[in-house]
Amino acid sequence: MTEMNELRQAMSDLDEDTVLRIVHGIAANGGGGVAQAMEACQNGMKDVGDRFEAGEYYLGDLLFASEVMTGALEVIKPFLGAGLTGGKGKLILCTVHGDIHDIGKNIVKSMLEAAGFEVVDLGIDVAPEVILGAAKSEGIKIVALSGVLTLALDSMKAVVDSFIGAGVRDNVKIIIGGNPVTEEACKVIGADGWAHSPQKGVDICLGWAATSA
Ligand code: B12
Repeated sequence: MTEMNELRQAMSDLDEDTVLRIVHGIAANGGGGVAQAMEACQNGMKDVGDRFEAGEYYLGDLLFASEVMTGALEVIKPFLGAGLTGGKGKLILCTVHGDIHDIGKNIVKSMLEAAGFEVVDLGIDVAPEVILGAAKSEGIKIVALSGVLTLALDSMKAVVDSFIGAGVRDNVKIIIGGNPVTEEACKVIGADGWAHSPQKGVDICLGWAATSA
């Protein structure tokens, strides 16, 4: 088995010791292969989700999986998006109303910060009016929304609608991300961009920051 397959399997099996041993090894070697390690961990989390759906894992297992993933992330975080410079401006990031999943959001946050953005992290289960209020008071030009549950798509639409309702839709670019997001969903929601991969999301935001500078 390759090391990345072993990492995916260990995440899937909730074998914390093996997960940490492998990611610490990557960090000790200067962070080479960190993107592959992230992907392996994420695939392992998908396996955890499948095993939860199949009735093999319970809610407590999902919680433990999130602890293992967060622990792995802490170790590899310094190597994500290394080498980029700051000064790209402020943006809002949060998990939308009704959704409390934040592991993906936190990965995106690390990568946005590494790319030079100042991230105003509003947390999880955030109501549209809170996002709108923060965008107005902080003079925000980019809003990044995360959601993992299917119902998050409705909440994302509610955010876009609240900006339209307040007459300030043109003041911001809105990007949506997370598993249920698709090109089609992006159109229906009325967002300006979407991505599954955090790196693609960062690239989109960098493009927006460059044109609004
Ligand atoms: C860990 C986990 C939990 C933990 C979350 C802990 C935490 N602090 O986040 C806990 C135990 C709390 C939990 C609870 C629930 N969960 Co849950 N959970 C998971 C699990 C196993 C992993 C999610 C995860 O962290 N993945 C790893 C991260 C790194 O990936 P990610 O979130 O997709 O993020 C990546 C990308 O999507 C992207 N991304 C994310 N956001 C953004 C934003 C932008 C702007 C961009 C560009 C990119 C981007 O970048 C990230 C990094 O690559 C998934 C299984 C799965 N297949 O995802 C189920 C899953 C998401 N959960 C599910 C369910 C049903 C629930 C519960 C309803 C269970 C229950 N019966 O109570 C509750 C919901 C609570 C709520 N209201 O939100 C379902 C969702 C089904 C659906 N389609 O709606 C899943 C898919 C499991 C399943 N197969 O049934 N869960």
